[in-house]
Amino acid sequence: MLQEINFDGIIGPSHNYAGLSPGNLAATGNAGKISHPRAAALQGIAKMRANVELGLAQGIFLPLDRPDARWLASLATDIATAEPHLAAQAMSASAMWAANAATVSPAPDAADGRCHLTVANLVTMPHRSHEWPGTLAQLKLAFAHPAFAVHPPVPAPFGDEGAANHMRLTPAHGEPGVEVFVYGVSGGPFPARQHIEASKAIARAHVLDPARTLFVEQNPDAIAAGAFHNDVVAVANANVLFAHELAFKDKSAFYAELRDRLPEVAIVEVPADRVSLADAVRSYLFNAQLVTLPQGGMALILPTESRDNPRVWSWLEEMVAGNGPIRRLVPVDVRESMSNGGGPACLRLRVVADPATVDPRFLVNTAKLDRIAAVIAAHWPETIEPARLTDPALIARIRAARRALAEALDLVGILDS
Ligand code: SUG
Repeated sequence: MLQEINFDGIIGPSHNYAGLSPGNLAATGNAGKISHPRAAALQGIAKMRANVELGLAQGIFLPLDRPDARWLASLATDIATAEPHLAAQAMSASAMWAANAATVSPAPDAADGRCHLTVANLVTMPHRSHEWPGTLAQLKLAFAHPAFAVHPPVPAPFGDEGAANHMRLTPAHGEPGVEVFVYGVSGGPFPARQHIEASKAIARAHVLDPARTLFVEQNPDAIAAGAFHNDVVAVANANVLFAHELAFKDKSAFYAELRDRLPEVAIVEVPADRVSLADAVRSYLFNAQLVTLPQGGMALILPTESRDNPRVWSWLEEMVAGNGPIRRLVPVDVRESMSNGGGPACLRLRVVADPATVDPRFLVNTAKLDRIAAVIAAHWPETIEPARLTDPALIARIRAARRALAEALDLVGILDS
C-alpha cells in the first residue's frame, strides 16, 4: 500500500557553523560559533523517534563523506592545503537537510505509474553543489526497485534545490495530486536558488500531467526576508496548504488555479499582521512537518522556536482551537540544525511509496534508532570549533564515525560514494 515515508538525513559528524549560505539568516548569523555535532545528531534521532511513536513511517539517509576529497581534487587541492573557504565548503554536513536531496513525484501523478526522484543539483551554494553524487548513490540504492525511477540532476546553470520548493496537494496520498513547483526570480538582495527552467525539466522528466502541474513564483519579498526556500513560508500535506500570506508573488492566481484543480483544497493562511515575515523566518513555523496521523487529523511537527515566539504561538493555538484540519501542535528541539537554518521539514524528504519496495536498510523503527543513537553517542565529536575544522585528528574522527554508522547499518557499500 502507498504511504508517506519521511526520510531524514542523519546529522553528520562534521556539522559546523561556517556561515556558508547568504540569504539564510540563521546560518550567516551563527557563523563562527562552536557546533555540537553529537547533540545535533541526537536531536535529529529524537525527532525521528517521536514521529515513529506517532505511528509514521520513517527512513534515513546517511551523512556524506566529509571532507569531500574528490571535490577538492577536482579543484586541484586537498584538505591540508585548501584555502579556508574551500576547506569549509568541503567539510559541510549540509546533506542533513534531506528536503534538498531530491524532488519526488509519487507514482499516481506520473504517466508511467512509477515514483520519480530527481536528485537536486544545489548549484547555487558551492558547499552544497557537491552533495548530489553521494546523494544519488544512496537514492539509487534505497529506491532500486522498478517501482521507482531515479534521475540525474538537472544540468547547471539551472538551480534546483529539490523538495524544499515543491508541494503536492491531493485528496489522499495514494491518489493523483496537483504538483506545485515554486521558483524564485533573481534580482533581490539574496540568490533565488530555484530556477523555473529546472522545475519544468523535472516536471517533464517525471512525466507529470501538465493539467495538474503548477509553476508558482515565490514572493521576492519573502526571499529578501530570509525565506531562501519555499518551505520556510509554506508547507502542504494531502488537501491542506499551510502558508504565509506573503509566500507567493500572485497568491490569488495561484489559489484560484489550485481550487480549480482540487476543489477540496483547504488553505490555511497566516496573516502578515499576526505573524510578520521576519517572525516566520525566525520561528520557522512553516518549516514544520504537516502530517496525517494514523488515527486521523493532521499535526504540525514544528521547531520549539515557534513555541518560544509569543506572536507565532498564540496564532497557532487559536488555529488548532478552531475547526480547521490541523488539530495538533508537536514542538521538537532541533536547535543545532535550526542554527544553520534547517528546521524539522528541512531534515526530511517525503516519499509516497509502498515501504516493501524500499531497501529495508534505509527504513527505521525505534530499535534501529536506538542502535544509531548508540553509534552517534560513541563516535560523533562533541564540539567543533571553527579554528579546528581541518585538524587532521578531527577529520580522522569524522571519517571513522561515518564508517561506524555505515557498518552498523550494513551500508558499507556507500562509503566510497
Ligand atoms: O541550504 N544551511 C542550509 C539549510 C537548508 C534548509 N533546508 C530547507 N529549507 N529545506 C542551506 O542554506 C548552512 C551551512 C553553513 O553555513 O555552515 C546551510 O547550508
